[in-house]
Amino acid sequence: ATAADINGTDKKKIIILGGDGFCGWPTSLYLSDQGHDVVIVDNLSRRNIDTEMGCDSLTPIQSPDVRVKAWKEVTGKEIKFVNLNVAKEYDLLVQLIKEEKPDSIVHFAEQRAAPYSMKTSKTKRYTVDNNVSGSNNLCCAVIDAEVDAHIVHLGTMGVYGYGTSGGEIPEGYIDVILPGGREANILHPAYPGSVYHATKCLDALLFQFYQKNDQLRITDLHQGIVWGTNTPQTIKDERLINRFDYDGDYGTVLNRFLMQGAMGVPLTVYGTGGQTRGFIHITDTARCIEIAINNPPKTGERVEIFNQIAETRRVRDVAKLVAEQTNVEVNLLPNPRQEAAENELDVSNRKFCNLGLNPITLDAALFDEVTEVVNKYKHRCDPTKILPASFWNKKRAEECASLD
Ligand code: NAD
Ligand code: USQ
Repeated sequence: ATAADINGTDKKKIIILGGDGFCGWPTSLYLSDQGHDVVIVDNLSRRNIDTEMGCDSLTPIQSPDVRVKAWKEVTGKEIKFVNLNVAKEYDLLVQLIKEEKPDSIVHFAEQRAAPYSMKTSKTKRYTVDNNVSGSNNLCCAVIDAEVDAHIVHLGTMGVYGYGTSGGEIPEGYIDVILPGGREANILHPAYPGSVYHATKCLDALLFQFYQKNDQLRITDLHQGIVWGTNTPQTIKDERLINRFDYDGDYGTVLNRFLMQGAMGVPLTVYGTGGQTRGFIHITDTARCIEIAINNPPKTGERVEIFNQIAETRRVRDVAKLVAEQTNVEVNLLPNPRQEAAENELDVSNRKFCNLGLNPITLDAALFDEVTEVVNKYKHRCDPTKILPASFWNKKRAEECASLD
């Protein structure tokens, strides 16, 4: 729907779980800007993990209170902020859904870093507890609140695994012939590459179950790696600036390379850089969420699954692009992760494209936007946080010992 539709009858009440985060904040502003009534729910666990790790967003993000006040001042639009732990404060979650009666609930509220999830048994267990309980609580809460809200969940391309499928990865479901010859269309097999990615596979099973059992309307968005910083909304005022993670645990690959390029330090390519991944720009994340909100599955229809990526790229090719632009060297480091050294990746993203997405692809002009942000705030960078600090297993840790 366009803004014109929304000004007519299409204005929705939307709860954004995890709306203080890197994807959630710009998405909240975008949906508010489009005329929707937005309520952000977040327990600020991401900010607390920064404190625990001695890191901080490269950009000076403001408190939720300052953020929503600044948005009101700049646009006249109201966003409500609620501090609530989706995985632990179940009764409050039910009460909130009953009171707000949302049309849609967007679920970003998970521990999303694969390296952090692999750090220690404590972070593995936290990631499973937080993510799986959060998604389960959300489904139960929608049922208990008796509100027919459409759940839009952020999944990950990583549920499909890398280098295992051969051929194009379809959107969520595959045709198979079961023993005995019966044809079926089932969820794509799950091949997670980290504890974090495993939680998204478990989420997908929970959604399949609650859709079948309780007729919940659910969309799962298997998103690729997000890059970029600001969007047309976060750029309106410095107090609205988006989070920018650059550290070895939370920084994602392209944003890390752009930061390293601007800092003049060698790019940290893990292994041969032969890993191929899906990428999407932060502005398109927000647009995809809007498209998903406007195209809910009908009651009784199975979980809708979209692949939310613009393109696929090999890590070493991404590094080459950044190196050419910034004249820094590419450093091939021992890989801290247990993953295929080289993989092909061919992914369908037809559903979003058919619904009007014209995806932004890797582009030097947009690199400049990130580079400008990094240059402005690079005095805030702690260079000791750049190298990887989480290892998938003992063997990987030993191989990487030389990095210290
Ligand atoms: P983020 O960590 O910046 O944001 C997540 C937010 O959720 C944080 O503000 C955190 O405080 C909040 N949160 C976590 N657990 C919570 C809980 N129990 N209760 C309430 N709030 C809680 O992460 P992001 O990069 O914005 O990612 C958002 C979602 O998108 C995640 O689910 C992630 O798996 C998915 N995703 C992200 C990327 C990416 O590249 N960033 C790519 C694909 C998918
Ligand atoms: N990599 C490097 N150098 C770095 C950082 C990463 O070579 O400095 C490599 C990694 O080994 C990996 C690839 O780049 O092969 C991607 O790593 P990443 O940290 O950018 O992405 P990932 O760990 O997969 O996780 C991110 C988000 C996660 C989301 C996922 C989408 O943190 O929330 O689900 O991207 S996807 O990768 O499509 O599954």
